[in-house]
Amino acid sequence: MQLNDKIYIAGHRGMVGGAISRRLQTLGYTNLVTRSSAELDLRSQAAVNEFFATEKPEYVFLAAAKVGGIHANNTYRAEFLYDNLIMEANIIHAAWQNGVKKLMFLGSSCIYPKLAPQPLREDSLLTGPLEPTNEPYAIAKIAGIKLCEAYRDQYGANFISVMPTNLYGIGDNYHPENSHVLPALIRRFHEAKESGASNVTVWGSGTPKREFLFADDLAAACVYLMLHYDEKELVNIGTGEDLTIRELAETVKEVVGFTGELVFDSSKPDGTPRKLMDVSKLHKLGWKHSVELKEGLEQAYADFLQKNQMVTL
Ligand code: GFB
Repeated sequence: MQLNDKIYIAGHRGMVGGAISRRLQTLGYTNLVTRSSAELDLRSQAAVNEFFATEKPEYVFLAAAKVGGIHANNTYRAEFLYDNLIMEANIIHAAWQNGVKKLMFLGSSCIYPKLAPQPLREDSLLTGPLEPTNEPYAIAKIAGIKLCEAYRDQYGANFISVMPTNLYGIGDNYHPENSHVLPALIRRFHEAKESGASNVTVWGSGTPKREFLFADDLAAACVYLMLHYDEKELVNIGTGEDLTIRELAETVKEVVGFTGELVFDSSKPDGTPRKLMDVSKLHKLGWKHSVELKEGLEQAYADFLQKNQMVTL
């Protein structure tokens, strides 16, 4: 991938696509192609075909997806399955038809079976039942992996798949119900601090364990693998370290500066008990994360404050 090659970042307005765009620009890539969802509806096959035929990108980062936390996944099940399936099918097919040199598909750690051995190895895929709360999203992401593999097998396309762990960072979604846990807690602790509330509610039991990767680290890994990895097999992208939701909540509480109590709401789902990535393949390929959770949380909280034009007291 040369600095003037034409690179399409699908989903550049999202947290992940935005981080990939920033990373490419920092490295000196000058020919980036982007479209907002208002300009190009990726669910429309005709629109996607026309876009690829006109723009003829040489490289594609497929970071466009309908995403959300456990509640959104469990509630908007049809949208998570349909939108994600159709977007990835349209893009992958058009990329092949238009001779894209290389495409990277971004999946998710929820593609692995709910009770797969931890840490999750790449070869655990399709070895057992999925976590029910996000099965539609996981099935769509598994279909994306299989599309990349099939276009490689049948047509020799250089389409690769990477599986990020749970992500957070600049430009995250802070919706109170539909977001992931980390941005949800940033918002809730911040609002509790501002209002002087005595406690903050955390969903579930607090015992599930999760791994968190800063989106700019993910973007660095994606660009690295785009440059250095050409194989069919997936690659996990994570830190290889996890913590309980209770520990996460304590850390967010400290970063935000809330001094009250935590209350756990057991009527909310826990989801999968643990989702730690085996990152030994990624490390062998020569990449390791650089932003630790505390530092990333401080950056995310600063971003939250800026976006909401709030000032800390
Ligand atoms: O981040 P989260 O929604 O994603 O939830 P998953 C992680 C854990 O945090 C669950 C707990 O055990 C939640 O019950 N949690 C505590 C909260 N408080 C909150 C809160 O205020 N909001 C949220 N959202 N959770 C998603 C999948 O699963 O992860 C997606 O549904 C995707 O498909 C994504 O894979 C990365 O890790 O459970």
